[in-house]
Amino acid sequence: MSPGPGLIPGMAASRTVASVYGRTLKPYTISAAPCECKTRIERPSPVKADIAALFQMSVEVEQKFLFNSDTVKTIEEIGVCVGLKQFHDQYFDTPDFKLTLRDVWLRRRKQSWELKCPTATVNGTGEPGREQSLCTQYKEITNLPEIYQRVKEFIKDACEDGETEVTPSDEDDSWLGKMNLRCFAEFTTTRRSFTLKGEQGVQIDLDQADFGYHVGEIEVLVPEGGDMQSAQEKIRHTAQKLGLNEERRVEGKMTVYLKRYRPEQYATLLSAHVL
Ligand code: V4E
Repeated sequence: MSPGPGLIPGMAASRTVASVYGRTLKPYTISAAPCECKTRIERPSPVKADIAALFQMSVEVEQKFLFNSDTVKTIEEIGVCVGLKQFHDQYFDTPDFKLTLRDVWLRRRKQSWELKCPTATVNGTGEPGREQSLCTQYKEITNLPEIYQRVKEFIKDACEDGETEVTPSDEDDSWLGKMNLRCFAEFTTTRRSFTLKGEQGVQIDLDQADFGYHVGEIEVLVPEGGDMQSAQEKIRHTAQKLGLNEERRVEGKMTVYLKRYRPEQYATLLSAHVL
């Protein structure tokens, strides 16, 4: 089926979030050339690429938000569009959810592996503050041998009998089967990314998933052990500029995906307070 005029192939013509937390949102569509970016940019945005290159393991602090055409207008006014790209994600876990029950997310994006693991509390007090409940904070690991070692620790008893050591490889997926890892979710996202004039190190992403959900995120990458408070502050400041007044965490793409397509896993993760 061909997409509507001006849309990226694979995207539906428009997405409407009819009502989320009791609010009605206007439809919003991410079109192929909505900002000054002339064509789709395949490489990561400058902010993320530069910072990720500097720190092998970074912590991603982010706040998701729901957006409509007014929010986008504000972002276009106070920000600079730095990328429009499309990527396909595949997420993997054991059949009994050994990774996701620990809030650990193994994914392949554009043939590269990434592992997201939760970190300690944001404010260090153990008491969730308002920002903490709105924000998430995950370690991002992109080195495949390290991902493999961590995953092995998490799922020890799920590995095939007699399988002591496997060598993970980008080209050969057999390590997944040997560790009993199966793909439980896959979808394509179209993302517009912005940086903010006058606010260093903050990226705003507007994501539209091909299963009919769109969500924004304000994101700051911090080197491990870096200043989380400052990242929180930047996110809070940016949220203010966008006029956001979220009072609770907004659902990410995965939460919505699991609810719709993997209800058993969704219910299990919900009961375990992972989602
Ligand atoms: C950490 C996590 C998941 C992995 C995907 O993370 P997310 O940031 O939602 O995806 P995406 O595509 O924006 O990744 P990016 O390009 O920024 O690296 S799936 C579920 N979680 C946990 C989680 C949670 N419990 N609550 C919220 C609001 N988000 C994520």
